[in-house]
Amino acid sequence: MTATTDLETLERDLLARVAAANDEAALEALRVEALGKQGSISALMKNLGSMSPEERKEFGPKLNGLKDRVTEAIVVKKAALAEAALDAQLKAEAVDVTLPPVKPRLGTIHPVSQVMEELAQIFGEMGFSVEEGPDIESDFNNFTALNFPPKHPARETHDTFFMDAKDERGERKVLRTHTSPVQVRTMLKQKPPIRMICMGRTFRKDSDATHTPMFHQIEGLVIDETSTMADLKSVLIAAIKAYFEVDDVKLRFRPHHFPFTEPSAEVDVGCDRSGGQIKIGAGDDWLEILGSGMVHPNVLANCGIDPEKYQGYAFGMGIDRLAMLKYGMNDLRAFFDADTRWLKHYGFSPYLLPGLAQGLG
Ligand code: 2NL
Repeated sequence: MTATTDLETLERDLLARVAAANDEAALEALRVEALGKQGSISALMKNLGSMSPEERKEFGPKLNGLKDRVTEAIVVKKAALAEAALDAQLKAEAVDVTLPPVKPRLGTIHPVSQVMEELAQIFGEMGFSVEEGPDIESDFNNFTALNFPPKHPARETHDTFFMDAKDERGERKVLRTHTSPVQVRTMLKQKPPIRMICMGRTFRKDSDATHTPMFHQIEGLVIDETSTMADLKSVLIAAIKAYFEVDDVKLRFRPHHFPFTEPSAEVDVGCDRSGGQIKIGAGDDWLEILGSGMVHPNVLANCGIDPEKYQGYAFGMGIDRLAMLKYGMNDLRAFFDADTRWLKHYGFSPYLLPGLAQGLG
């Protein structure tokens, strides 16, 4: 075997291994093995020095040719491997812009919140302010100021949740049984004229298909020198027409008793029950929807307002029932079940929330 055939064998072997190298690390190891300081081609280069001039003249160019071809093959293969690696990376990281977008999951407005927004807007346009107060109240604000005598059985009819904690008078605190304490707070801090509504959670030990221990009320209070039950009636008619979006509505005032109003009246609204669903503002039937009356002089006096100078009216109604009537929902308990399927069905888009700029429509 000649030195030349050895060279040919070496070249074939190296080129075959370059072709077979399947990553950049393997190719680099091969480059060091052939062309590095201790490499096989470098060793042959060093041997040239010990050859005769004739041998060197024949062998030198062949060895240089081999070195150039192997170097070139490595460079070309290295570029090919780098490109293949980039291709693979691009493929792996590709974003498929033709896929459908992920739908954002929008929340919905709870029907009770929706109705409260509607009522705030309706009464707001009639000049009522919206007041708020705490769920946990003093016995005075919830009962005494409202003309419930101590130990009076009316306190029992509210099925009150009493707390262990005492208020500053040493009396048991209560979960408010109506929103009236907010009116008491307003009268105590603000002189007439007063024209306000309050809406919020109220609590009574009551639980069946039409009663939940937590429910929502709206109450209104107007105190000035001249307001009468006629004003009460016109405000209620305007509010009910706006809320149920009807052109006309009949109201029927029936004498009643509340400790905090005198005279007191329960109010029925004209409705039609013939179609299975109750329709407000049509037909010859009646549906009781609220309580009302002229504020009792004792309540005014208890709240620091002179009953000889001022008078006014008040009314109260259940918000949950208002929501059920307007939006055709029939089980009160579902309101507070936190069942998202029910909420999806009856909930309201946040984009449809009435704003004060939109008008009553
Ligand atoms: C009902 C009855 C009513 C009031 C609430 C009230 C508040 C004050 C003074 C006088 Cl501070 N009255 N509120 C008056 C009459 C009836 O609600 O059946 N609500 C669901």
